[in-house]
Amino acid sequence: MSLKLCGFAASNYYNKVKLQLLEKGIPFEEELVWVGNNHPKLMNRSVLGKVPFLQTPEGCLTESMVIAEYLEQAYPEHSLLPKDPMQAARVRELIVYLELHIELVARELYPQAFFGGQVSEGTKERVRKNLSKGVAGFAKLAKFSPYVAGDKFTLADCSAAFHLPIAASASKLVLGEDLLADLPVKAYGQKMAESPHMQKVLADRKENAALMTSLTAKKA
Ligand SMILES: N[C@@H](CCC(=O)N[C@@H](CS)C(=O)NCC(=O)O)C(=O)O
Repeated sequence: MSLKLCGFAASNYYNKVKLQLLEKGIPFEEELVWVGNNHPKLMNRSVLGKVPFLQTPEGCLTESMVIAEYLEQAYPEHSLLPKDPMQAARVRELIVYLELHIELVARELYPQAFFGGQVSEGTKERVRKNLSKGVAGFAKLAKFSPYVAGDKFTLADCSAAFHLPIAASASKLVLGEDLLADLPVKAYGQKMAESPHMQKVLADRKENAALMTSLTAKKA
């Protein structure tokens, strides 16, 4: 079965799926698809114009969590979810906290943190309040021993490896304070970077971010 991961390698959500594919040893190709345009290459395959999407012989799938679950079911070998239903639910719980209560909250800061924009004082206050709450909740659930759900690498690590560092730096850059400081984000990042798959994802991310910067400079 041939799979194509579509999107761009600077995206967190793209990278969580890419790390999962690499960790599971599933063969796949990549197709560079940018967002923020109405190109049929994007809009005909992702109804909201978001990436990543996964092209499969049976059609395109959107939403990283949906893609992740599909890959776990369709490719059960080298599972990244525990067999025990409760333990698997614990892994999914961590992913939902990371995405809803950390990434989506911190994301409001990204225009100022990474794209030269400005966010209002009201937004900063709202993010400060909600991110502190989300991080405190996540801290009670996460194990970091050394992986986020315990002693084994799971699907939750595919999310945490990308969502935690970016939320921490956005918070530092815009709020002047790292609201994730109580989590071992740096040590965890170092542990994750020991994996050759993670190294590949990070190298591709760097290359794609440089490409984005050069394209933006050309447009200006
Ligand atoms: N909930 C989506 C979020 C994906 C997402 O927001 N991707 C960003 C790139 S990092 C995007 O496509 N942004 C363009 C847009 O929202 O129009 C998922 O988990 O796949």
